[in-house]
Amino acid sequence: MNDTQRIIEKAKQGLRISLKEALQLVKAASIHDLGRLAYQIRTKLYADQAFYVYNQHINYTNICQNACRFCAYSKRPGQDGAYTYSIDQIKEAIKSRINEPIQEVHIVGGLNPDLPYSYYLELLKSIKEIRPGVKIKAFTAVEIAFLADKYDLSPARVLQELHEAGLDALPGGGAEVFDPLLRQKLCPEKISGQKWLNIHKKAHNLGIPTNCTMLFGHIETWEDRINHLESLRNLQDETGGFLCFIPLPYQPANNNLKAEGPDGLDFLRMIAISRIFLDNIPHIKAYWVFAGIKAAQLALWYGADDFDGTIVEEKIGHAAGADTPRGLTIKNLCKFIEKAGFRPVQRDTFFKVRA
Ligand code: V47
Ligand code: SF4
Repeated sequence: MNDTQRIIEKAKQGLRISLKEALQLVKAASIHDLGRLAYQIRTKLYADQAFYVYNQHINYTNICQNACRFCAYSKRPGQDGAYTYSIDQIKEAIKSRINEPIQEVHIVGGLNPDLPYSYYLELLKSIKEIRPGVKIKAFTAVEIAFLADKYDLSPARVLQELHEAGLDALPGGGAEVFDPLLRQKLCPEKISGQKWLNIHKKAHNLGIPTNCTMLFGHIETWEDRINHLESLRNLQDETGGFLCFIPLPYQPANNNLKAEGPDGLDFLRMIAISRIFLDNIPHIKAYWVFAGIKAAQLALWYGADDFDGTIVEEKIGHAAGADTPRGLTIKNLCKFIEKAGFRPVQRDTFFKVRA
């Protein structure tokens, strides 16, 4: 038995593999061996189920004081195409879909220096007034840190106040790649990886579960990727607060980073190693909006168990060239999962299955 086969056997037995072993595995194993192992792990956990959520995305502003090089979405105040939704516009967007059984509202936006703190609280409260049963997954750790800095509050206090106003969970955005040198090149103004992790830790300690992500397929190496996964796995050992990991394939259009984005095999390898290495994070999401529907269907065979949701209407990936639909009907979403050979199971933000 060679080294790679020994690592495969170890993971198959449910034993944790090290950073070094993960690197060896992802570089040396064939896509078939890697995929088979990841598939066995996801199937042991969830059989033929593939989860999805009936959700609505709201990107409340694209005005941002940062200028991450990979971002095609953000605008400077006053720049052509800059927008901010008023609370009334957001209420209208929620009301316009009141007849649909939406379970989750996903809210993220830029770091807009002109929005008062009360805007964020009001936004959450108004959505809960209109749809009391909905779960709100809102504001990345980057937005939480921005509010804490701007209003001279601790991140824990911001999280607590937003929680009281209706925040149920944090999305996983803003993690990018944690390596400090890489971050200098990708998003020099963004909070450090350590700060991102600290804010998620605080959220977990307050009983707010969160997701986590990694932006991949640009200028990072496999070493950077596995280091990033290890930081997530370490925090999860401490808190258990992560629900889901989402590897975000870089979308290359309309931004300042000169990189291509991952190809199909790189995407599948990334999904598979995530499932194998992150033995303590329950779910791995194949985010169809960035991956493409066909690659997301395949990812279900390579370790992913979640397909995200109906979305309507995503702006961040589409600004960077994603050529997927802006949303899917439940019927089509379920059709894609079934055609891939899996059983669609509707869940809420906390991955509680709908009866
Ligand atoms: O933080 C920005 C990324 C993220 C590009 O938690 C890009 O369930 C690819 O985090 N190419 C926002 N990615 C999206 C996000 C997310 C999406 C869906 C579900 C969840 C969840 C979270 O998008 C940003 C950034 O990392 N991003 N530009 C780009 N050109
Ligand atoms: Fe701003 Fe987020 Fe875009 Fe960075 S990725 S420029 S923080 S909106």
